[in-house]
Amino acid sequence: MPFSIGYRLQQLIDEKLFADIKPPVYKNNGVEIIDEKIIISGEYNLTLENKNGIGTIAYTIDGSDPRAIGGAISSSAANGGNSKTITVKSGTRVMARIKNSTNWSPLHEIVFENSALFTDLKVTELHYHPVDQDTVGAKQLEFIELKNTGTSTLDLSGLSFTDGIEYTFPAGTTVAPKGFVVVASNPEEFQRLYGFTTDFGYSGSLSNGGELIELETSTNETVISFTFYDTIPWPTEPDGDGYSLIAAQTNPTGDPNMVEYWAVSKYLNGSPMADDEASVITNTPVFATKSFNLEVYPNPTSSSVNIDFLLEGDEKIEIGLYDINGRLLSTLVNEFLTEGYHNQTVQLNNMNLKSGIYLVVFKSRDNLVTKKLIYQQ
Ligand SMILES: [Ca+2]
Ligand SMILES: [Ca+2]
Repeated sequence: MPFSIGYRLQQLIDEKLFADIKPPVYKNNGVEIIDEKIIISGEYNLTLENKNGIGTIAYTIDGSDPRAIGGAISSSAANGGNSKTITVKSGTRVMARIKNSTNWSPLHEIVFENSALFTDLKVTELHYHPVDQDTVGAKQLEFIELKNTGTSTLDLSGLSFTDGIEYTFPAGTTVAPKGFVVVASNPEEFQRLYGFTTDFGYSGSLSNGGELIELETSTNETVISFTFYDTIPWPTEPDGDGYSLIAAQTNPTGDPNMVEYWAVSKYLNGSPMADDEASVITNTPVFATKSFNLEVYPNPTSSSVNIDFLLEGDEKIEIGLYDINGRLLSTLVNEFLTEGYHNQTVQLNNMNLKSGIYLVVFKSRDNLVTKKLIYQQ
């Protein structure tokens, strides 16, 4: 709630903790930077400026606070005077404050990451909710699969899963071009089920309800970061039916945060260490094969919405209104429709919707099309 944060900040200012000193401003070639993360290739010039007219800049590049506990200058901090330009590389985190006698400004933090880092390393399979096998619980049978989609060997040494599950690849871990690496929740049970081994076993488990998964370098640069879900418009079969979530393309290029990146494995228990036959080899996402000329308008809307679509044959069609978290709010259409053009008008203003973003999800037997709809009360 902005009000309470603002109130708390005002309290801190009143207490003179921040003493109204503004943190250093960051610039690159004279242009102010407001982002907290900058993707760079090679070296980058960062200028730190003190705009207060009082005090001096204290900064670090090792990820520690320039203000030591108790209020002294940290031993790892450098003096930036009133203005200082430093050269940074990817992996660097700059933290800076202004110090004016015993008073400090709030912290200003920025991190630099490398755009070219592991761009060919892709997540290609996620078995987050397997089925139980005899006495072995589903949590023992999870795995995540990564693929080197590039043309040169990748060295994964020191890369870590830091969110969702926890695992650091040991020194000497490499993956050949078009090769795979699988990290399992329990390598012994993995071997028993699939008949071959993985050396990599993670701590924690993949949430059955979806969660953020992050793979980072040892300097905390993001390699892969995505959130998966177990509810429509995401495929629901991977949530306990025994079929894993797989990349829709054999060498995916898209964003794993998007549902279009994903499909359902052709195989019960998935396809660890292998391409999946349900993946398509072209660069065309599976869900984009047919659009049905789906139109949702007016958009934004405050009352009713028209949903138009064209069927090339007789088909059973399901259209649902979902919230942004994938929860079904209302089934708008669920019937067998004949070939041709269809128009549905749906009244939204008696559904108790709050203003916000919703999803209109159109499903036929083989396709799924999603449109965002903005509702304004
Ligand atoms: Ca799980
Ligand atoms: Ca696979």
